[in-house]
Amino acid sequence: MSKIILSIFTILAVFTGCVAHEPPPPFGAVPTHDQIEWQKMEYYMFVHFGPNTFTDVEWGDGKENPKVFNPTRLDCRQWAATAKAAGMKAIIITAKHHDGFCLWPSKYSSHTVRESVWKDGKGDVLKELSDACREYGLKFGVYLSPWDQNHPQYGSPGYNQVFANTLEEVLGNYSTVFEQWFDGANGEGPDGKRQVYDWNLFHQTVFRNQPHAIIFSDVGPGCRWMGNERGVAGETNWSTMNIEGFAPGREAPATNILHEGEIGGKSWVPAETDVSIRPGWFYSPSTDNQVKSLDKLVDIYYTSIGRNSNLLLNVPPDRRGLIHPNDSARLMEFRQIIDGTFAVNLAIDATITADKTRGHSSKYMTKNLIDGNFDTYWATDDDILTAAIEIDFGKKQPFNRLMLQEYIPLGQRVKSFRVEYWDGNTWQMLDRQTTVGYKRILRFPTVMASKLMIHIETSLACPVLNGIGVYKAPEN
Ligand code: OTN
Repeated sequence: MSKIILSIFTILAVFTGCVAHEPPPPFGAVPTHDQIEWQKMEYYMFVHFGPNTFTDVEWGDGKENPKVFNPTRLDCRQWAATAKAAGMKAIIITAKHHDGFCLWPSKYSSHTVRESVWKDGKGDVLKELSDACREYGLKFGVYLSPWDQNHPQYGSPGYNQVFANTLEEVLGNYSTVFEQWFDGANGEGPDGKRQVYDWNLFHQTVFRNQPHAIIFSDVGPGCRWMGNERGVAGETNWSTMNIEGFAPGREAPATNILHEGEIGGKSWVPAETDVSIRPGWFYSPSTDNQVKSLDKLVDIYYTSIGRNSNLLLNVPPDRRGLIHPNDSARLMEFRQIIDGTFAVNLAIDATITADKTRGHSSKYMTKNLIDGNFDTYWATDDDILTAAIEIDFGKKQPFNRLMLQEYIPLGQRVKSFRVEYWDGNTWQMLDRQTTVGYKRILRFPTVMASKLMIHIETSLACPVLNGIGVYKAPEN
């Protein structure tokens, strides 16, 4: 009798699609929780500020008089208000650049704000900025250059502990730090001092003080430099990479590896695209009218956030200690055009179907692609590496943007895909691309069509997507 009952329940379960189908197992290297939350931030402000702001150079030499540092109206709340209004999620500041000047009264240096004339040497930029970020609901991050042209111990083994001590001060005394940024730039000349860095000590110091911080460097381990300062991440961009045996700077992997990541890489080290809104990283009065154009910033949006990378956009405060109105105005124009482009997801009201769905289970249906829930997704069965997803608008519809997202907690899988549109009689090729990752956005001339088809052509494991978006950006 019990066998009959069990058979009936099994038939009912399969019939109603209630068979619990196991989620896809994670594939390859996967992000930590902190790296997932970091990736969702997408867009935040870099602030290069220090003696170079007043001396009009990009790299100070550590011999500058600390008294040159004298912002007349420093207002970190204005920086934070600007970043917030621009749609940014955080601010990362150059707490100590290559000149060794510390924006806080460090006990381990005599080249600090304490030796400056700002606030009679009693000021602390990190205190003011961390407080402002807290007030405006922004995350706070710090850049410390290991290269230090001022400190007398630089170039000796003892310097590593000095640098670790400065990390301890910055990471232990102000606020939660979401990202610790290690610049790999190093201008040590053949006749100059050369420092052998103790990266294990530096990382231990970071994680002891800020266990959830994402460490940026050429080789992460939290996120990586993507190989240029032009704002252009790799069109192919794997968040996986092999970092064992490499170090930031001279010992970093080749630029093309930084740029595209490595398929099947053993570590999850996603790309961060750092670029300045001006020609230089620090403010210069000569560049007040050289703020990047709106079109250029929009291009950078698609070649960074649109290519599975975060965007760290540098906005250098001027000699007053304020963000210049030209920069602020451009940031607001930038936010307005991006918000306008992605305000309406045309896929929401469309009929979305896939030729394959994992276990035919409602847990993995295509409705998950437009439910706005990061943790629901469409997937195929484990042995299915290709699939086609059709978006049927029901009527001809103009569109010129397509956004795809992989559910990165289970790894990065899609290796190539193509997109077609229905011209009323046949399918026409629209685009063919490679990786997707956390987010891939395609930009193309406006198409008028009733249907769109995404063919996942090659995947390293069963594809798992958690987001799809179709948009019509205003013609510029
Ligand atoms: O002159 N540079 O040091 C330089 C020129 C062009 C592009 C980058 C650099 S330095 C480079 O900066 C990166 C962040 O933008 C990373 O920190 C790299 O480690 C560093 O080498």
